[in-house]
Amino acid sequence: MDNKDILAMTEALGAYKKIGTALSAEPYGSGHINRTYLVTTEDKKYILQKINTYVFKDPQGVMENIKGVTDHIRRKTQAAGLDASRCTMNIITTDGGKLLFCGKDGECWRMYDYTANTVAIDAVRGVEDFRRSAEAFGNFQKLLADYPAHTLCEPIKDFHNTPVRYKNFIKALEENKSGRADKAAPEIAFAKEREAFTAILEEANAGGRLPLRVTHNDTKLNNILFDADSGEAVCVVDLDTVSPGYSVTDFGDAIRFGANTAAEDETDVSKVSLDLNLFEAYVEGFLKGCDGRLEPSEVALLPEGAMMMTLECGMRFLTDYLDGDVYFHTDYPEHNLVRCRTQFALFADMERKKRQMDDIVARLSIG
Ligand code: GN1
Ligand code: MG
Repeated sequence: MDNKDILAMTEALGAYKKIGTALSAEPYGSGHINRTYLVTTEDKKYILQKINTYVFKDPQGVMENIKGVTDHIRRKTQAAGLDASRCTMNIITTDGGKLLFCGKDGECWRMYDYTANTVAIDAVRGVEDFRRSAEAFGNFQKLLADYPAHTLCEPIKDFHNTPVRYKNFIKALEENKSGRADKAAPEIAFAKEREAFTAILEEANAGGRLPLRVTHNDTKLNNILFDADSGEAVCVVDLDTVSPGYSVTDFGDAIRFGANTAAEDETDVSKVSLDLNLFEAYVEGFLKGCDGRLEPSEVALLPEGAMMMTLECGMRFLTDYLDGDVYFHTDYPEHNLVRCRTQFALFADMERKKRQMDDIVARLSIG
């Protein structure tokens, strides 16, 4: 953290005097978008986040979405007679009762309770972790199945509209703001060859085979908190992108991130592949969590959802590389290109394993 960050954070903490004196505030987590800090007071811990307003143009709208969704999840969990204290995120309002604090420099901040005795993980420790995370995201679908979707704002327009993402990639290529297009020639060719594929979910939606639902839209494994002792999935976090979307993209983004045998930014692409055992565990957990809420036509499209999210995410990293790294936080100049390569390598492996993915889904959806 540089001095400017520390000053801004101190100003933000001043809006939350009710939590008491902050003894420390440390950078926390591994998100690519917002800046997250763990704040410790004498008796509790809190999560303080600076919202990336380049990405989220309407932070107030984002917070209203999160308030609505978390209240709904808490109510439904309570009504089911379950322990609701750790089932979702709990917003701490400012001393003035606001969902957000916006500082002098225009930066916006928010605070949550820290969910004690939990961990977020960037890679599965075993199949069971993955099955549990799948069930938690499936359950998230189930809990929000009766949420009035029209009351949600769309935090990022066309977030998982892959044909629009493809157009943005072509625009970035034509503009080549970073001057780095030459360095990404194989990746550019890879994306262009798959243009037709980008439309298949939108076509399924238009054809009535893929309904719009309330979805999370960023179902990375590290957006689940696990109990540090029991290993149970406790709570779904990072709700910034909740909006109407497709169940299969929630499923798919989780596969993209968690069922890859390598990290999202592995530099050795030969380590990248789709782990079919993890894929199978996720299908099983997700269907269990959704508890019959999905149509058969949606279930059949789960493999396409996984492929779409992988291709789309690779295209997004490539677009940002061409734009000069303005969207995702990067740790070194080629970081976005490295991330794009892992996604495209994973997509290519999914193309090879498509039949096996279909067989697994067909087998588990009957059972
Ligand atoms: C971002 O914030 P984080 O790291 O959970 C991104 C996702 C990408 C992901 C790639 C708002 O998620 O869409 O899939 O990085 N979030 C946003 O790792 O763009
Ligand atoms: Mg996150």
